[in-house]
Amino acid sequence: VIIIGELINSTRKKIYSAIEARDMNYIKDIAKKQVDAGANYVDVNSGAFVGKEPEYMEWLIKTVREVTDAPLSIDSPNIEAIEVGLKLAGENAIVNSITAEKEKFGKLAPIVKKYNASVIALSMDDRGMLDDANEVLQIIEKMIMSLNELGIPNEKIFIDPLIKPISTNTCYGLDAMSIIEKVMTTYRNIHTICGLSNVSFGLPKRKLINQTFLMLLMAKGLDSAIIDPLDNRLMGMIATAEMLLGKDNFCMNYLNTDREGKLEGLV
Ligand code: THG
Repeated sequence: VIIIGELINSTRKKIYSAIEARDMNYIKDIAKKQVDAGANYVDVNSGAFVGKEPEYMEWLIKTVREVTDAPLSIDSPNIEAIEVGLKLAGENAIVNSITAEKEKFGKLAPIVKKYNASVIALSMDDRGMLDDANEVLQIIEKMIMSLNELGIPNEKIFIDPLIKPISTNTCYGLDAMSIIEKVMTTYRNIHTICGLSNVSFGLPKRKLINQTFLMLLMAKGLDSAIIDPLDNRLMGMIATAEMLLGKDNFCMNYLNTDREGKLEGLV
């Protein structure tokens, strides 16, 4: 699984305060810890600073770059902040995220192409988030075709079905599973990705729900996730599931993970 470390997000209180106080050490520490724990990308989000997003995005990326060259996930609803991020991030960045909203797609897709970046495509359009799984699949198809037309290949596209709270409709787990299965079996070389925390909104023992849900989605082919890589149990479960799904030759990664002591305390 391609892991995007989600912790440097300004909607989190501690990160918000650290950015406000220009506390470089706190941000650097979290960046390094996520990469050391196995994150393939470090997500950077300054979205809580409305009006100042591009400025804080620049500070965040320069700060993270003092400790790691890992690829970055430029997480912002603001196109200007994304472009500032892409200029600074260097190679292999991923834009988090584009949608099928007409104005946004028209402006942002060419920027993704210009910087040769990858992109997370959220399954929503000008109508907002959709409830019907078939309508979601239609939006996904439209976005993939439009991105391909601009010269962005499937290898650089990460489809995000936008996970909804299972507490509001008990169909939402199965819907996400079938959307992921359909996308992974229909489009060659495409990626699917999701954040987990929405699924457990409003329920107790949220981590248990998030962990279990990721396993179900992996069984349908999900190959990327926006998660907290410092969650040892979740990381151990991912390594175990990859092995059980036949993606770990000779169980080598599982055995190495155990040898490094990373599965201690999980059983
Ligand atoms: N898809 C895409 N991008 C995303 C999401 C997604 N970005 C944002 C989010 N979902 C994933 N990122 C986070 C980052 C931090 C937290 C949750 C999701 C987090 N939340 C605390 C909690 O749940 O307890 C509360 C906040 C706090 O710490 O103050 O840490 O789905 N493409």
